Order: sequence, then structure tokens, then C-alpha cells
Amino acid sequence: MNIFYEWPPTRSDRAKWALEELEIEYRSEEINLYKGDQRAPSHLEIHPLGAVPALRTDYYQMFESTAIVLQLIDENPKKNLAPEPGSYTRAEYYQWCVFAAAELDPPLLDYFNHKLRPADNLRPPQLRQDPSVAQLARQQFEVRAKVLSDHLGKREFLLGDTFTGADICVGHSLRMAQMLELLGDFPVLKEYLERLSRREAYRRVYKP
Ligand SMILES: N[C@@H](CCC(=O)N[C@@H](CS)C(=O)NCC(=O)O)C(=O)O
Repeated sequence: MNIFYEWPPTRSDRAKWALEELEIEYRSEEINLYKGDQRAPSHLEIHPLGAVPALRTDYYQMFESTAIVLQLIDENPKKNLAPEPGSYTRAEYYQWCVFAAAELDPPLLDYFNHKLRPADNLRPPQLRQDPSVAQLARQQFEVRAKVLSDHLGKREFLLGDTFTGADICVGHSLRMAQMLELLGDFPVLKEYLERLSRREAYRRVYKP
């Protein structure tokens, strides 16, 4: 049985979206980040950083939301959510998946932590909020959002007219950006997210 460790709405939703798109059976285990479940020794065995998401299958366990998306999609090639490994279009697929984790998530998290996170919910080592970090994070996000917007202005999905795991990876980041009210200047990205939100799997993961 697959066990999925999550705490919505966080980056666990990115991996959950892949589970739902692929119609994989799993049992959900909620790790209450407010109560400190993530620091329990039993959870640290699954995620050594004390975070979500993580996945335990009959054969392996892993963490990192983007890596879980990539792995599950590769295990289910008949679902056609990725170009074939080694193909030239796979390059662009990897590019956008990693772009989500490496370029979009960090400024979004900095913005949340330094502007919107409830002060009594700050985690060491960050013990105070700094408005200048929030402002810089917003600017960094907007530079990256413009790159995406220029790309998506001419396409339905990141790789063209076919939905792939890259849309899950980036779509999750944009969902976070929407929650942080950072998409106002990016109508192309709002429309793209609206397109993604029509998918049944998306609706099962992200509550309105
Ligand atoms: N790069 C990791 C980030 C995992 C992560 O930091 N998750 C956050 C929620 S978005 C978490 O569990 N934080 C633990 C905490 O708040 O104590 C991923 O994408 O899975």
C-alpha cells in the first residue's frame, strides 16, 4: 500500500496532484505541521528534514514534491504525462519541472514567510519578518513569472498542446502565487491556472 504524508495546503499538494492524475491508490497520512508532527522520530525516518510531502511504497520511500511527481509519472508511462526519457522534448519537460522547484518556490516561500505567515507561526531559524526580504522575493518571483507568461502566451500548456507533469510542477507554484495574490499583473498565468483548475484531479486536490 502507498502511504502519502501530507498537510494541505502545502507543497504536498503538488505530489498529491500527480497521485490523483495517475489514479494511484494511496492512504493519506496527515502530518500536522502546527502540532509538530513533522518532528516526531517516526516522521523523521521518512523525511529527515521534518517536512511534507513524503511517499512510502512497498518498494521505496522518498521525499521532495517534484521528485515524487517525476517518479510516479515514469512508473506510469501509459498515462502519457511525460515525453519519453531520452527524447528531445524531455529536455524541456525537465527544465520546467526543475524551474518550479528551484526558481518559483523559493521566492514564493520567502514572500509568505516574511509578509504573510502569522508571526506566532514562525519557525527557527527565522524568528522575525523582514519587509525588505518580502519585497525582494516579490521582485524575484515577478521576473520568473514574466518568463513563464511569455512562454505560455503562445501555448496551452508548458510543452505545447499536451498536459504533462511539468504543468503539475509549475501549476502548483502558480496556485501558491495565486493564494499569495501575486498573479494580478499576469493575466496569461491566471488563464493558464484557470485551465489547469478545470481538471478533475486538480479539483480533488485543491479546494476552492
Ligand atoms: N523542497 C521540498 C520542500 C518541503 C517543505 O519544506 N515542505 C514544507 C511545507 S510547504 C514543510 O513541510 N515544512 C515543515 C514545517 O513547516 O515545519 C519539497 O518540494 O517537497
